[in-house]
Amino acid sequence: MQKTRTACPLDCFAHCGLLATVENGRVTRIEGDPEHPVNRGLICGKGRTRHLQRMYHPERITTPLLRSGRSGAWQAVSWDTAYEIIADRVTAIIARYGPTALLHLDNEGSAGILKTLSRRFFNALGGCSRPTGSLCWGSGCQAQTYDFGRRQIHGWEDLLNSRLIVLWGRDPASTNIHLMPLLKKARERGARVVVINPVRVASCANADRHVAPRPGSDGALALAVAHELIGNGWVDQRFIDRHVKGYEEFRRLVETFPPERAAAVTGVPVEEIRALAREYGNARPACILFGFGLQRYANGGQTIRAIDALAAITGNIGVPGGGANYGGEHWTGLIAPITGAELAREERFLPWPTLADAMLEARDPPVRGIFVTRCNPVTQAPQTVRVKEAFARSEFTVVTDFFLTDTAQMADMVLPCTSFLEAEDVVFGSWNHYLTYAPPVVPPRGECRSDFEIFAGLARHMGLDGFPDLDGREWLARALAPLAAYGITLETLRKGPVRNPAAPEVPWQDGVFFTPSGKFELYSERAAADGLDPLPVYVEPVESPLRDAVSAQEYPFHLITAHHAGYLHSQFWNMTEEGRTLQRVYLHPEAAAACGIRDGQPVRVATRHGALVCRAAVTDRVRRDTVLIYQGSWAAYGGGVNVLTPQYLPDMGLGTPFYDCMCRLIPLTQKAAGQVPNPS
Ligand SMILES: Nc1nc2c(c(=O)[nH]1)N[C@H]1C(S)=C(S)[C@@H](COP(=O)(O)OP(=O)(O)OC[C@H]3O[C@@H](n4cnc5c(=O)[nH]c(N)nc54)[C@H](O)[C@@H]3O)O[C@H]1N2
Ligand SMILES: Nc1nc2c(c(=O)[nH]1)N[C@H]1C(S)=C(S)[C@@H](COP(=O)(O)OP(=O)(O)OC[C@H]3O[C@@H](n4cnc5c(=O)[nH]c(N)nc54)[C@H](O)[C@@H]3O)O[C@H]1N2
Ligand SMILES: [Mo]
Repeated sequence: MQKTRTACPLDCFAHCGLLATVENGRVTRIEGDPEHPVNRGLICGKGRTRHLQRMYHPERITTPLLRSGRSGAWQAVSWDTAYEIIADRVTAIIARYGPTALLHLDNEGSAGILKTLSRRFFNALGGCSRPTGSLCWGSGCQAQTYDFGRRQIHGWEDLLNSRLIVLWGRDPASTNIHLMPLLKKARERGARVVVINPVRVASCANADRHVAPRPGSDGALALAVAHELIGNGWVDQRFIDRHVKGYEEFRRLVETFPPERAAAVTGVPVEEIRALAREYGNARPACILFGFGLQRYANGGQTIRAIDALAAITGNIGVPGGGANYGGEHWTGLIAPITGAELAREERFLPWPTLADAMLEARDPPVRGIFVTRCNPVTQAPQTVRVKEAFARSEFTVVTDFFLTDTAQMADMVLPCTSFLEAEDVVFGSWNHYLTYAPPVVPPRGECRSDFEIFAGLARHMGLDGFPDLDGREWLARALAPLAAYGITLETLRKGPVRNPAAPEVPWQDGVFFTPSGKFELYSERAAADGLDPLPVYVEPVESPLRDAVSAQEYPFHLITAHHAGYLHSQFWNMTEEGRTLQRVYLHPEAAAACGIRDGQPVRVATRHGALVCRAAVTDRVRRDTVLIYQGSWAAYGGGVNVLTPQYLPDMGLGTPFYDCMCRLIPLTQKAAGQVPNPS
């Protein structure tokens, strides 16, 4: 029995250290690596059981599969045949329409430096169409770029220096469990924890205060808090004078936002807003941990800017225990891109938030071929039905994955990828400062190949000059080359995780920001140049009862489709009983009574964009005007929450406003529920 040290590649940014036990050539157990500085032995259920279940799952694809005609059956083919067919089709499409007729959709389904080499294949072909923006965090990233010039986060341990920790739209108990021991420890040392979330989420069990604003209204809440901070003199004038640009303009903006106004917008009582301001303004230092939930609205970027402003005016920037932590970009410049961007002669970008429409509307050339790696856009991008329409128009679609996902069902060819336990890679994330090596722990099952091997093999087959024939180690050495200056190489990494040598534990201590003024910018001329208000003004989301009272009668509930503790987006739902049945829609008892809905009853959830049958789960954890359905379940099993969500462009950063969505609830009888199948 042998234990191998490795790292989880899942996209929750923790990239926990793991120990994999191998017996007779099979991984039999995964546990947390007690020596890994991020998780210190603690891992979630996905890490402990789901990876292994998936790796050895009977439905896992273990050979390339080809389908003749859209409704034809899948047929196993050899890699040589697969490469032959792909090369022919790709060459024909490029000859006829040019390289941008090919669309390559790649996301972070599993992290890994080598996995990015699929992109190199398309660059070496001459370029392609690819998505821009983000399904995830784009609006907030752009917001922080306007404010700070770039994104930096505090080291996690620094939470222990905080007197007040604000979990603003983040639920670490569900999505980031490694923060929980630190939060608990910080509380033991006397820090207070505030949760700001329309849902009484699991993290509230370890919090001292819960504020539940109406979805999409946090910008208004933040401006009113600023109003109180300034009005009561709970600001750091010295920090403002030296390091903040636009304080006067900001002060005039927040004068128009007294708590009374914000109370009407957010539904948070005036007294609670005042109490929140008093608490934040008088606890030094105070730290804000952003989630990405509150920026999944069309006004999401300005929301993050308004909240950043609170940290700036109170001087909670550049101090231990402070910060406005969103997500870091500390590895930029330390890990060399190996994707070969310089090879592309032509490129076209389709925005993630409106991917379906952009694919359907693409002309000169239209999208003729699609390659999907490390993502499941039919399930995860907004407006599933439109996404499928767009896929249906492709002449040739190749999906690389473990299972016949909703997206793979739209493909002509499916290629089997390896699990992180079957291939070598190095992983790192944006939420902590560590880089961890993941060796191949066991040989791949069946014919599975890593994304790197798949695309390197294809490049070899097609004789692409831009994709030199290097092995994985050589590619990793190229990527890690800038770290050699710090004495870090693959050999170092193989001994254990390495902390980012350039990331400070406490960013901005020198008071130098990467903005045009060198200061923190409450007033951003860059934002103005991009056609935005230079100040973090509050604008209602697109779908809001305050914007359109008439529609609000038809669609009275905000629909939040947040992340489930037990799954990672669409991954693993197909492996559980719960995942294969009707999804729950969580609604408040008063909402249930008003709609005539009983707990457990089938309910049709309808938005302007689509409808989905769910099962009612009545709970007072949600606001009266808000319902919650977890994202990620598969259309193939009657799930697929993104049939309901809109394709809106957000204010900035091309994030995806999934939660900017109102719905209505129609009770169904058991029989009727059976007769109205969900779109699949
Ligand atoms: N178990 C698990 N962990 C994950 C993931 C997963 O799928 N499963 N996904 C990973 C990824 S890619 C991401 S991006 C992160 C996301 O991590 P989080 O940001 O923690 O999670 P989300 O579910 O996106 O949204 C966070 C919270 O925002 C709240 N929220 C929604 N609307 C509003 C609003 O208007 N205002 C406020 N204040 N709060 C609001 C939701 O109720 C939810 O609790 O999690 C990562 N970790
Ligand atoms: N309604 C709603 N929709 C959302 C969100 C929401 O909050 N609400 N959240 C959004 C967010 S934050 C994000 S980040 C996106 C995530 O969107 P996606 O990245 O599309 O999400 P996943 O379900 O993780 O899909 C990853 C796919 O890659 C496969 N995969 C895993 N490892 C590998 C590998 O090594 N190679 C290959 N080729 N495939 C692999 C998995 O099996 C899975 O099918 O979803 C977004 N969608
Ligand atoms: Mo995400």
